[in-house]
Amino acid sequence: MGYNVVVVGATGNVGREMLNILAERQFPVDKIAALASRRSLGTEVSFGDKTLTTEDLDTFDFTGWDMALFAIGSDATKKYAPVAAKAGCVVIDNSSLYRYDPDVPLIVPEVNPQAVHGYAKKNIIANPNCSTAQMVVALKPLHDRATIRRVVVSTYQSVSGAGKEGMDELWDQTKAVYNPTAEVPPKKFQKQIAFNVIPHIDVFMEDGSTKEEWKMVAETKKIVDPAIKLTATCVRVPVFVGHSEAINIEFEEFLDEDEARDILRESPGIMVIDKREDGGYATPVECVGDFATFISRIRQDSTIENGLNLWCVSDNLRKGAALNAVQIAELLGREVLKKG
Ligand code: 11C
Repeated sequence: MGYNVVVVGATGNVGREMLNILAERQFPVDKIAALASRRSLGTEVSFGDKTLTTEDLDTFDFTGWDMALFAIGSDATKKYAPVAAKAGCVVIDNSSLYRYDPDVPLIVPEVNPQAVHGYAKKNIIANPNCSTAQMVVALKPLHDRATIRRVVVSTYQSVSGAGKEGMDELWDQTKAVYNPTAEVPPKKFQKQIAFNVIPHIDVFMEDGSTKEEWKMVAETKKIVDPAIKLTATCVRVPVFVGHSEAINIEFEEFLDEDEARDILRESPGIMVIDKREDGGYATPVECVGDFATFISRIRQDSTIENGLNLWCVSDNLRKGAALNAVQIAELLGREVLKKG
């Protein structure tokens, strides 16, 4: 016996990946529905070797469905998630709408699986921001061993984080560089993204940081430990898929780089690629389509007492979004609904 599963926003980058990953991981599905807005109604999407025709989110009856994986913007989520939750369907939401709500668990299954039991207050579970998800997978086992005091992280985020329009803008601008008559002005991004980097993701906050940077702070505190201090600089780079992060960590206790490497090798969801030689590290192009968070360049930071540096890369559409949502669905099934 399996689950009745709905994917909401099934025609977007993340919704399509959710369907792919549910099929790849052979999630026990009895019935599956792919929902879209009126604009994309009738579009066909793949689910393993099957083709699903999208149904109308506006009129869908969530009664009798076990879980709904939401991959639509916050405004639409605000309208439809309570409808699904009220009908008894557990919402696993990829937007930022509920992440900071104390009555909604924010879960990365490798890090805080126990939080799943808090789902029942609203019948909603939140999925974190992509840049947070991969980072906390790396931080948690190190925090358990040596207690993290402070993190300084710089991100190198791919354009797929900004959706299909972001990917199209990079593609069109890249082509236009070789065809100056076809100039493509910035639209999704604030400046030219092709052959450039932009230190700005999401809106500016009052203190001069951006909301993407703020999310990394707030979400790390909620998922791992509120005592961790974190400062982030989030940067958009001309990469299609795969977010990278340079992470500097200060611990309460000394943690040797070799021990850190061993701990990370043994930790769930992590693949360590750390040879100190040419090419002996992970880059985004090798991580696309993979489930793991890749960790490389693990080394002592000798400028502080208990410091470590590392490089972290993951597929932002997978661990950063769709995979984490499916892992939450698996956790919910295993620990709570127990039907599969
Ligand atoms: C980006 N991290 O790369 C963003 C996308 O809060 O879920 C995901 C935004 C979010 O642009």
